[in-house]
Amino acid sequence: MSDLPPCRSCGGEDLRAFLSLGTTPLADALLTPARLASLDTDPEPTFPLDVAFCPQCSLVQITEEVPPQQLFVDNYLYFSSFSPMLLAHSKAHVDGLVASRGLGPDHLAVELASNDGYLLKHFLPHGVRVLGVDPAPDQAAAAREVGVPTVEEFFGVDVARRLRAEHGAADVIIANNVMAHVPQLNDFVGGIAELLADDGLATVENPWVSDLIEHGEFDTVYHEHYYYYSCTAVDALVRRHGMYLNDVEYFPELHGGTLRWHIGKVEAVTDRARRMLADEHARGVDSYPYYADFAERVEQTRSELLELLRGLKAEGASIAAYGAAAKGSTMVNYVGLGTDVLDFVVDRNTHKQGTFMPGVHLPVRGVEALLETQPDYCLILAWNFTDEIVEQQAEYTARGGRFIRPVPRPVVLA
Ligand code: DWN
Ligand code: ZN
Repeated sequence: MSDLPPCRSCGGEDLRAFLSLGTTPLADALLTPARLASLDTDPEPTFPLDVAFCPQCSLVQITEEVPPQQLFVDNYLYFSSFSPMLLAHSKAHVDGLVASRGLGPDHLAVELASNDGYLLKHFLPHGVRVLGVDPAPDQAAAAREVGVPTVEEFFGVDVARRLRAEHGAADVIIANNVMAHVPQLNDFVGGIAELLADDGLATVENPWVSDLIEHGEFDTVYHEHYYYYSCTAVDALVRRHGMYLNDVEYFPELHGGTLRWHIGKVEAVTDRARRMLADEHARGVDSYPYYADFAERVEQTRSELLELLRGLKAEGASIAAYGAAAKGSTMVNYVGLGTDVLDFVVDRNTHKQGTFMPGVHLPVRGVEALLETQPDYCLILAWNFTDEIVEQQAEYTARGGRFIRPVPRPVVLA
């Protein structure tokens, strides 16, 4: 039995830690100027950021629990609608569901962590009834603005029961990048089972732990992400609640590699799902040795990136960064990239401009600052959008600016 907490999925008591990123601030807790000025008397909260593997059910998870209210409600600035690629991905998903399941006015689609209505709004032209569930008030207000009714709740069994009583069973439940964010995982999945119609479909999207481990994507670890999923772990999790992992889709370009799991109350496991489960077993995703050398590889990336950036600075180069992303916060805090190395960070999300990155307090500016100051290099913290960003900033590179991508290994892009 380890001295770590029990597994949040199966309750197993022999979690095995394999990565420690130190004690870090909350990745999404960007600081306003007023908050920055208050740090002497009210320092930023920091928490241990350690990752462990459960040998019982294969779930990879962090070992610290930060109160969700502190993570997702107080000044949560993530708005989904700042990424064209993500928006296109979401619309394609809705169109696919409407077509494949013949959704219309008699059907109810629910999204958990519906943010600003970026996805559910695409059901509206088809007459499908929609309901968003998201605790963040600003995002919920933005959703209502586009015609998506939204309840400001943290989802679980009790909320599911109330929603089913008020709206009926859900024909479709969509949960994109939220099942990694819930401390009471069994209550969350139990809520899906409670709300989902007997012939309904729940689709859950999250980054794939194999891409994290095999592509060195350590910066996708932050307190907002309690879990890092494999098909193996999801299969065990949903079966515990009388549901089945029936199908799996893979999107290698999304968030560094994302899986979409198709979950239902009727067992109908596709060959594709069986192949994914077999592939994970062949990789060793369901055993500790697969994770054992990850920390060493992360440390190597850290030292290579520091050496690269410090070398450029020593040559008199100026360096900025792109993307005040949560992963960016883990990157700059774990590697130690403060204003001695990076001049500022740019971001298209207007809610983030004028704030400061957690921990290192890098100023966040509008994207136009890249051309205004033309730094010699720009470190892409939101590397999951590298192609989109490089294409968007063609003028910056045409003027001689060069992008640096930090993972899987630090590289100066041509
Ligand atoms: O689970 C989550 C992952 C999947 O997405 C959420 N917890 C939050 C989010 O994580 P993140 O903050 O690392 O997200 P992004 O979406 O990778 O962050 C991208 C950042 O870059 C955003 O702040 C928006 C910005 N951006 C930009 O400035 N210009 C994004 C694009 C595409 C751009 O062109
Ligand atoms: Zn477990």
